[in-house]
Amino acid sequence: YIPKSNAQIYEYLSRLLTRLEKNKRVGVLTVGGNNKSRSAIYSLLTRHNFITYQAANAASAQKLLQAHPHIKLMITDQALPDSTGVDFVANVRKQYNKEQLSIIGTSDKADPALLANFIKSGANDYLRKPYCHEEFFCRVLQNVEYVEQIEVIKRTANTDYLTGLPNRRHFFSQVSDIIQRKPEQRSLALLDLDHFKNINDTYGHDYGDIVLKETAKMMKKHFSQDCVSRFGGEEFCVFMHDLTPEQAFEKVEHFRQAVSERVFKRRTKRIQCSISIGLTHLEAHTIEDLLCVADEHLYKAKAKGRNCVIQ
Ligand code: GH3
Ligand code: MG
Ligand code: MG
Ligand code: MG
Repeated sequence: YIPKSNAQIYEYLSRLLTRLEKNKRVGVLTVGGNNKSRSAIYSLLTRHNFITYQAANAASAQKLLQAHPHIKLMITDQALPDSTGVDFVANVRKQYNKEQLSIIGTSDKADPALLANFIKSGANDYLRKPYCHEEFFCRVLQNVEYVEQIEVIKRTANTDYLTGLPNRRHFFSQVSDIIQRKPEQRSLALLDLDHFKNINDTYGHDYGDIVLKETAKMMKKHFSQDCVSRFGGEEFCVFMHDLTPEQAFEKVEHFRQAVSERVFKRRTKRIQCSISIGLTHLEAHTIEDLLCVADEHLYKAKAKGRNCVIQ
């Protein structure tokens, strides 16, 4: 690709600069038994700002992968002192899938089966030596961007668009993991804004959105040690796994108070709002069981007149 007009050159350069800036956060590991060809790759990568690592064999490469989770791409030669590149890739793939790590196999062998073997063992791509620099950077970038795009898709799929909080799906998977690992102490609170429909009806939907966003911001801060989520509509959920029931109650009670004292401002409007909270500390086995009880308690909090915590 050769940019022709000034506008094209400008666009090309600005894309390149953005990429070079991004590369400062991307780890790339190059693995190979041949010091000279490994160093050549290493210096090309450094030239493009990548956080660059190198390993002379499969064993030390494994250690680097473990120690540096920001490594998004590994380039491995077929010739390694303690393994073949193909076997090494197959091993790495047992621990790191394509969503976490891109892999490019390299070799100077003219064996046509080698490319296929690399791909079959889990490599994303193959680079035959000698290569021209342009091809090298094209393949490196394409494979780094592949992992980055999956990260963006995952983040989007896990995040509530309006508030930026983890959504229900993400919350379920996060909390289920914690419950399995640490089955002891757990409290779950369901929070529901009171008479929220009135806020929408009186001030408009966009104002309602602001109250939701501000409440979410307060939650992130107040429950920074816990798992929070926008569950849907004007409902939020918090899972606390390191607190006694008394501490958990204190914490949600403080939050209830903070929301009821908060004045949400926009233009000339000043609005106050409250939340009702259903809390449970059940020794339940699943998140569904916890939710079921918290929901009953929330219902009671509403019936009791709202702006209160029931446990
Ligand atoms: P209660 O105290 O019993 O919870 O009353 P409520 O009015 O809060 O409950 P209800 O379930 O009747 O109404 C919830 C309202 O939340 C209705 C819906 O329009 C509003 N809502 C849900 N999602 C959003 C949103 O993303 N933005 C805005 N502005 N409103 C939303
Ligand atoms: Mg509701
Ligand atoms: Mg409701
Ligand atoms: Mg409500």
